[in-house]
Amino acid sequence: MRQPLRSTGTVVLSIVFANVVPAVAAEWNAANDFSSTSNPSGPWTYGWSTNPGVDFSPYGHEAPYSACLPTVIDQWYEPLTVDPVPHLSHSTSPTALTCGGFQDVVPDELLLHPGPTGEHSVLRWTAPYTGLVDVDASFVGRALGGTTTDVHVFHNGSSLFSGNVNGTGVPTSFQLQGRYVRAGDTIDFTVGDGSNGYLSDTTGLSASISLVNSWVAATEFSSVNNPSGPWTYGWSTDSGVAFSTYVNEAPYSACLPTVIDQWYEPISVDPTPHLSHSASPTPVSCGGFTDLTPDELLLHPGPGGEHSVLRWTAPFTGVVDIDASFVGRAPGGTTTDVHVFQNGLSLFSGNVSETGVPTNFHVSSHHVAVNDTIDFTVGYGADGNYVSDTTGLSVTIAILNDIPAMSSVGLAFVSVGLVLCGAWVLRRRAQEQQQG
Ligand SMILES: [Ca+2]
Ligand SMILES: [Ca+2]
Repeated sequence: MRQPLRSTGTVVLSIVFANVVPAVAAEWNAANDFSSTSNPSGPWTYGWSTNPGVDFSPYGHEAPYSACLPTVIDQWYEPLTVDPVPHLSHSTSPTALTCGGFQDVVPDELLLHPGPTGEHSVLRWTAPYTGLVDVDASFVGRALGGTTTDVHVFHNGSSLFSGNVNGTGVPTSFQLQGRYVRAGDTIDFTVGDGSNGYLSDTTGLSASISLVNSWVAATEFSSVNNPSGPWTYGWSTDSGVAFSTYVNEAPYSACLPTVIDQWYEPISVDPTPHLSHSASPTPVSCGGFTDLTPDELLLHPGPGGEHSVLRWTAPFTGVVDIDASFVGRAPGGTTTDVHVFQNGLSLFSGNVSETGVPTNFHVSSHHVAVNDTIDFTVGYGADGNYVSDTTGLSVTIAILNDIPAMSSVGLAFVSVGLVLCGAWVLRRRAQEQQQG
């Protein structure tokens, strides 16, 4: 499982001001981060579009929604009608709320409403970092009359998701893991009128985006897909240069009913070489394996010296920490040679010569370019014999952020935010003078 670290847009912006390099990632929640005074607010911009994914205009007007007062529903809007719509609103009510055509709005909820002639209301997130993100969104009808809207998610104008919201209270959800974004990329959450008119089209939206900060090979193991995300399971005749992807997969018969999923090349009948994964929730010994920990990866060389290989392909250019641990898991005493390569060049060589004793590799602040390969390999060792050579492997690759790309965009957020903030203050002063 990839692990998001948590911070807020506010923390990110203060880091930009301090101009230091943080080893943190972030999670943003649109409702928690909502601002009634700044647009954009951190990475979020509130706006509308006549052609979602193509054009985008930030809302320039903000006021509490008059029909719900004294309860404050803050509303960014474009006054194309007197309602006014399109809008993007936020409930400050601490309790569920029905008012002004809205039904069962939950506390701290965002609401989007399309415009009178096909305009979409848009919540935009602009990536402050380069990296991988997980995206979570849920749209739900919140109109008394029964919402009828079309809802979408775009990345730089390319559709990630399209759906419809029909009725009130029924959510339409979208989840995406491990999407690669560059600093400055946009992810848009949009609400249109459903092609049947814009009345009673209030749509709740919860949206959160978290920057992924690490990959863990064992917990991301797939018995179905190869490659699976950045991971490829394969084997090599020369440890580090040649590489073939395993195409055969089956549970290891000698361990059934315990499932040890196995990618393999049937060079021997065992079959080996293989890369396997224990699905057992408890430690297990079976079929020539001993003391496997839950969720453990196992690599076994082939009869002719073929290396079993776990490959990670960098999905971005950046800086990473890499941790790997190889450990003997054969009852007869594993005797293997283990290596780490980057693009075929050795980063590490070692041996596993006993069962249960780990051989560890660690590198900090290591540079990788997009599509670089990091290979973790297991050969049959100096004894030239592949029998009883099962070797456990754990690998974690953590991202250190791509800060140079972040700074310019982050500063742009701050600059625009300050300009809009200043404009708002001036406008308020002018209003006060008029009223005074
Ligand atoms: Ca509609
Ligand atoms: Ca051996």
